[in-house]
Amino acid sequence: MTLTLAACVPLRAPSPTIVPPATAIAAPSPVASTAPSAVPVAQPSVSPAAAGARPEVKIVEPPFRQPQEWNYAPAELSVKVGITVVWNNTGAVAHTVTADDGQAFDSGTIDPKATFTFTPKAAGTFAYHCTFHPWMKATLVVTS
Ligand SMILES: [Cu+2]
Repeated sequence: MTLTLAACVPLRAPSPTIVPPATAIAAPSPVASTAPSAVPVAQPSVSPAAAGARPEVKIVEPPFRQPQEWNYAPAELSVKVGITVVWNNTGAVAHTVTADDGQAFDSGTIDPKATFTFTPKAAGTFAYHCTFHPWMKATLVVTS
């Protein structure tokens, strides 16, 4: 049998220069947190086990609500031992992430827009709270 290769692919006209529009005005963004939008770039120093995004708990102050509604979201997070958890203070005032047992972890003051990370080394269920606002409560469940 005979294979006939159609080797005459029409050449596309190369577009050598892409001129950006002159109206590209950069809006003054208030230094948004470096949100790595889904870019599948393999970074060289990623630990093999934790290639995914770190589990994150947001410290939330719902706008126009009372401080009593400030909270951690999600209120309960489950991770495996050795997985680093990030608490992200999205609010306008400082908070803490303090284990109720007073031992497992204590962030100290987390300023607005700051984060706290904790890598559990033992399994267990750790209730925690904010020392500044004791009604803020959540739970970290660590499984082996
Ligand atoms: Cu707080």
